Amino acid sequence: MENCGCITCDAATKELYEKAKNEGIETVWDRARAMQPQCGFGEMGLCCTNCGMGPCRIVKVSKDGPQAGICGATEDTIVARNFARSVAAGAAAHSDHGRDIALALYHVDDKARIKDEEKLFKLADEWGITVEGKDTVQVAKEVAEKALGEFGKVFGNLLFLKRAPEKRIKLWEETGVASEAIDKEIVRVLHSTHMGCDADYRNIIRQAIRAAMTDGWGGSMIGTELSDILFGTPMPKKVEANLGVLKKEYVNIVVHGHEPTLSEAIVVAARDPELVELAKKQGAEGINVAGMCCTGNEIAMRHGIPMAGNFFQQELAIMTGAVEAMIVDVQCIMPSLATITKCYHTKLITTSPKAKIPGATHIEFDEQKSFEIAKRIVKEAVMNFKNRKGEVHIPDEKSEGRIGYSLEAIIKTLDRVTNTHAHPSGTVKPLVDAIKSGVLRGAVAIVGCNNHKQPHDSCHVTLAKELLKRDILVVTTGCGAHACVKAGLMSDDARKYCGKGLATVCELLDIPPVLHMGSCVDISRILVLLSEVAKYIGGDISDLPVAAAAPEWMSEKAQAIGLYAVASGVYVLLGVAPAVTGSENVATYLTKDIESVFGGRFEIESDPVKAAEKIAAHIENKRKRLGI
Ligand code: CUV
Ligand code: SF4
Repeated sequence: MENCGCITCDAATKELYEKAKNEGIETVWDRARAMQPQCGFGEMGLCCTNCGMGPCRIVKVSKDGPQAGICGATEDTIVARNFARSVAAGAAAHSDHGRDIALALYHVDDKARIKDEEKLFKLADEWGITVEGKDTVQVAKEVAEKALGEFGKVFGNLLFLKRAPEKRIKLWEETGVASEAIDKEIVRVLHSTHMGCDADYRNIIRQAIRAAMTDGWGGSMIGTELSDILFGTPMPKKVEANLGVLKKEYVNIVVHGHEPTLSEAIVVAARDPELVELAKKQGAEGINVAGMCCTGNEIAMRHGIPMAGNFFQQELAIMTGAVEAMIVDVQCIMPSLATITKCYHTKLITTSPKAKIPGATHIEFDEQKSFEIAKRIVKEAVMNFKNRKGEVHIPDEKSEGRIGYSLEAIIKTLDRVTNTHAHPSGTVKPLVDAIKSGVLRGAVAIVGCNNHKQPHDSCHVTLAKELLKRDILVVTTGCGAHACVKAGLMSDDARKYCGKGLATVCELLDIPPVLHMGSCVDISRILVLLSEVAKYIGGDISDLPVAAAAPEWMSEKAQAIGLYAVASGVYVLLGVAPAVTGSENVATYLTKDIESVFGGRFEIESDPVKAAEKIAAHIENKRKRLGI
């Protein structure tokens, strides 16, 4: 797959996009085209609607137009405020997801429902919860309560900040970004960006960072850790990916969205013998569950459930005519699905009180009755099988890969080498050794969404390949992970894209060169990995020869992620410019000056080949400074 200049580099996507065109069905690409030209004020972040005197916009092209809002807010203030609000919304989404997982853990009343007891007790220990004389369910309740406290506690900083290297913690305290309770920091962004409040762009960004930190080192980390405790910590396993995982003769259920609570229950319900029997009575051979977007990542990582596709494939999945039900919870669900399902038999089922869509069937999910509700939803899908209309069109395209690289899985994998050299196991030593010796030059996280401003998947894949050939290990999450597995980059065969050093490491450790670390909230796994490596070398995250890239990002969550990564000391390359270009001060601060404060910064580069060059230069620079 090359960067061909067309809408996508994914063959299945191309095929169904053509089908959509022939059938006159509107997709994200058509709506993007109809939207051109997009509003220049919005694009630059120069439109303010924060009060009833507005909307106000700053005119950059001529000095004759307004140079300040009606209240006198400058371009710096307006741009910074808009950016901060986006970050807060992103952090809110991830954190509220984390809260729901914590609530699910809180309500567990049966030990059998806790899949990683070891991790539960480890976290209890980390948080100073005494476990002696308590049973597992009791400990789970107390851990969940502590986690829920992180959202609204009256005093004190986020507990997980302590997982960072000491130097980093000190830096956060000195620069005033060591976050307190999650909800508090997000509310503070909304307050301080209210009309007539904070006008100092640097201070607005400082508060935005505090909110972003409650995502990566707060809600997301809670989401990841507690999901592992509840549903199991991912371990390497094989998976199939792309729309070709749908099966013509089966009842196809696509779960789409983010929270694993619902999808886990659906996976279990779909295996219920009664429902499988019912499916057979309807003329199907069985029930096939596949995942999309981050929900897809969650259940693929834990159960090897096939990955149907990423953000830009959600509409196309329905156009196969083979999907009996698309079940969604929260985030990244296009409202257009309701329109498209009208042309097919597919039932769109919403399940969260936070995300209803006109035209969809709403069956509210309730964690306490999860199995019952999941069975009801699966039954809806089964009974819909006979309603298929017209021809079923499933692209042949699917690929295979190995996924499931949680931090625990990575350490276990590294132990294979440690043990043979009689070194202490359970550390990142082999990884550090490989980087120090130069066999590996460094590591890069490729994360984030799809965006019509970039060819679909093409930037993820091209960037990954460009890095692999430079002996840079790639880890990935979110829709970037879908792109990479579809392109075959998580198979052993992908070693052919690697430089000699990386290929050797992959062979020795028996790993693919691109490691799937999970969903977007699982970027918290990467933060912990970076912290472990930094602590091991006695330094800080900003010392490491690493970087992050979101070549096709679109969501507010991605902006929050980018900002907490920068504040954690990481160089973050964005393939799409955020709406900050209207203020030279804000743009310069985020792409240059911020580095002298946090050791990380943003870089904007839409071309994935040039992006790889810039990242590689950054990595070599860090190596030089480390003297390796
Ligand atoms: Ni949370 S946030 S499009 S599904 S990665 Fe995918 Fe991932 Fe972006 Fe959404
Ligand atoms: Fe205009 Fe100021 Fe109100 Fe924004 S806050 S809409 S710039 S008057």
